[in-house]
Amino acid sequence: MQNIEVLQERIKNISTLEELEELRVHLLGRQGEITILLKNLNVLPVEERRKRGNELNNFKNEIEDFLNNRKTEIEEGVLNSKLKNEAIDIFLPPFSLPMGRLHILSIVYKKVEEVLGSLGYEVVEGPEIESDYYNFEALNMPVHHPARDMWDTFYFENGLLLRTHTSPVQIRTMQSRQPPIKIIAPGKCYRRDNPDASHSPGFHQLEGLYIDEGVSLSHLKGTLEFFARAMFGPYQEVKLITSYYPFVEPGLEVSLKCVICKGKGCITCKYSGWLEILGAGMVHPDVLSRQEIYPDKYSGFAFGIGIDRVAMLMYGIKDIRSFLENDLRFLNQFKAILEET
Ligand code: FA5
Repeated sequence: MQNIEVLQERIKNISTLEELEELRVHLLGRQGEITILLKNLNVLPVEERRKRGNELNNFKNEIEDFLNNRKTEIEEGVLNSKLKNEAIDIFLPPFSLPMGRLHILSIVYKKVEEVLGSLGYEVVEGPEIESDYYNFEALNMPVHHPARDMWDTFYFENGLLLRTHTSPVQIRTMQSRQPPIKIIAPGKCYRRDNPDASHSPGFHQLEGLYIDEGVSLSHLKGTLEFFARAMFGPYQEVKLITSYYPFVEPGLEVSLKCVICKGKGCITCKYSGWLEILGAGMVHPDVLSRQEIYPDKYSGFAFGIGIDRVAMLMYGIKDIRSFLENDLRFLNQFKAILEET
């Protein structure tokens, strides 16, 4: 049996819990050296047995304490090195995971909805696949009405169609609500238009409708001017001219000075210096009375904003087709704007 100092030195030099356990079993296990020495005490005479027994028990206790202390040291060492190696630096920048974000047109929609929402307009929606009744007939365009040519339409075989504008939502709202009505309706529209810098066969509109007692053209003008200033700032030049839509009387067209060429004329504005962003007007009395809203009592205005055109003017985008090409180099340009919002 080694003496206590040698054993203590041996225990100190052990660096793993497995080795330590091995030594414990070797000394203190059922067949361990110290256990056997203790078992053999009974062959000694009583006096010597007591003396030797005390010595051996002290020896055993000391070794046990030593083994336990070393065990604690090793466990702490293992824990500390684990903590060190697995430490989390909370100041490290996070991995940049590829994240989806809103499309620039969605951001523009959001802004327009905020601006008009501040005037009390409520957002409603309507279907993209429409019937002839909602897209044309209820809007004062019976079959064979020449004004239907203003909207070159995609038809399904069953007679349904892809809505050419968001104006059908006007009719759906008149059918489901009573005046006062104050709604906006965002949504996709489709036309068989030849694609060019400012036309796309699939584009985005936002319809507005306000019906109440005493609504007048000056309310419409005020609303459109408020909208243009809120979106483009007080210095943006706005042009309102009369126009024809069968479902309004009078009808208006609103154009903004082209921001791409500053009004000099370019391919985006078709060399006119202006880009038309919306159509509007006072709701035609026949449209109201067909939906049992009596024009003697109520009047209203409506507008249909081209959201793609608004986005083009806000961010100087020369070609409307960029919105639908899904080119990340184009879309990522708006990252900063998206983070702002
Ligand atoms: C209409 O669609 C009417 N429904 C607007 C309206 C509503 C008038 C309520 C009166 C009352 P228009 O066809 O002009 O009108 O289209 C409205 C706006 O949609 C245009 O000013 C333009 O900004 C946008 N727009 C029209 N066609 C396209 C297209 N092919 N590509 C991109 N934007 C388009």
